Amino acid sequence: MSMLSFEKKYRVRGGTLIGGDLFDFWVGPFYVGFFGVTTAFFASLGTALIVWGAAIQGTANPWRISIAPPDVSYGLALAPLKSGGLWQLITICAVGAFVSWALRQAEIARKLGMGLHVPIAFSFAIFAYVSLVVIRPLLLGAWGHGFPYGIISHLDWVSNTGYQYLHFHYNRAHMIAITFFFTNVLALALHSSLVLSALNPGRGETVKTAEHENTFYRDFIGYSIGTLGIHRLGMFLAVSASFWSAICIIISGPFWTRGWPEWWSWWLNLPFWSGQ
Ligand code: 07D
Ligand code: 07D
Ligand code: U10
Repeated sequence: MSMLSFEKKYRVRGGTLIGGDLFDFWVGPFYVGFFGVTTAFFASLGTALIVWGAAIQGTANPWRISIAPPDVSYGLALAPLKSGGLWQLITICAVGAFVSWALRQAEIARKLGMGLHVPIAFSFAIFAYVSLVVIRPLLLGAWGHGFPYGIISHLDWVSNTGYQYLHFHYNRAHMIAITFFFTNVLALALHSSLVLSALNPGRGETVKTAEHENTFYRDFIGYSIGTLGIHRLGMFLAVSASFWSAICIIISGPFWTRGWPEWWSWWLNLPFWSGQ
């Protein structure tokens, strides 16, 4: 079925989570819906506030724009606009836009009668962001622990925060997250190259089937996870990477205040080798 006739069949009312028929229409290729309007609202307001912050800062250079959170002395209070209040408003807009985006994915999936896997996957990215700018600052008692909104300045924050714990690589949850990120890349490389090898043959050769794909891995490593299974694995690896990232930063400060290498002293004190 061509794309256009498919769209005609599925561009019908219903499946919305809120607002009934109110915003149940398309603008060009985009589905609008209630959450499309809230996304547009939060995203344009948040962007306008960043532009305003840049104007106050006096720079138009995208690499130098930086909207900093309030000083930690403000604690969890609202700060004046020019001393971190803007960051607080932008954070509200960002959370509003990201959550609206996930709910819009859910509405579109419901309209199409599909599963909610896409919004569920995206919600793990939102969780990682919220852990950095809401959960951890709340646990530490000050919005000042959030990261600044700037291309270079947020890198400074990551580096400074990392060195506050002496050697962030010794954070066990960081190790798990990194392992999931690396495994995710390996899985995508194995999957994408396998699919291309079967479905994108040289000129004059025939396209191969899923049986060929299964047989390749059975011949190679004795087991094939299957065409559906590799996507289940991919989703698991991807959401786990975000999940353990969120955990690794939430525990840094609220639950462990010393250097991460010190956390491993229990390992050195194990009875097997502690006396040696
Ligand atoms: C390819 C999908 C497209 C998205 C893109 C990003 C903006 C920002 C804002 C001018 C994979 C669009 C960018 C809207 C413009 C202003 C004020 C996604 C793809 C192309 N980071 N980070 C980047 C964000 C954090 C870290 C690049 C966002 C944490 C490191 C881009 C967030 C930590 C490095 C960017 C966020 C952290 C980067 C490329 C939010 C831990 C790099 C991103 C909302 C996660 C790399 C100069 C990319 C770089 C980089 C955006 C959060 C660490 C500017 C939106 C605080 C170490 N980050 N980041 O491709 O080159 O993502 O930085 O949480 O080395 Mg970051
Ligand atoms: C937070 C992004 C969410 C994005 C959303 C959407 C828009 C719209 C519009 C394009 C989570 C945004 C959308 C804005 C755009 C259009 C149209 C993703 C988020 C919702 N580290 N480290 C991590 C590695 C070191 C440190 C995570 C590696 C050093 C700190 C990951 C190395 C020190 C923090 C990771 C390494 C250090 C991290 C990041 C290597 C510094 C965090 C991924 C090889 C000296 C952060 C939750 C992530 C974290 C984090 C990897 C080194 C410090 C596991 C591979 C030793 C302080 N590091 N790191 O979280 O966990 O993505 O954040 O050396 O805070 Mg690390
Ligand atoms: C996958 C796959 C698969 C496929 C695929 C894909 C995964 C099985 C079948 C998909 C993968 C790709 C295409 C590959 C490339 C993708 C990436 C590398 C990922 C990264 C992506 C990007 C960098 C692109 C990002 C682009 C985006 C997000 C689009 C930006 C969109 C907009 C600006 C519009 C958003 C729409 C909204 C908000 C809702 C509708 C709103 C409108 C149309 C605007 C009008 C607004 C209203 C009517 C509301 C009123 C407005 C208000 C209240 C405010 C207005 C104020 C103002 C100031 C303007 O597995 O195989 O193949 O393809």
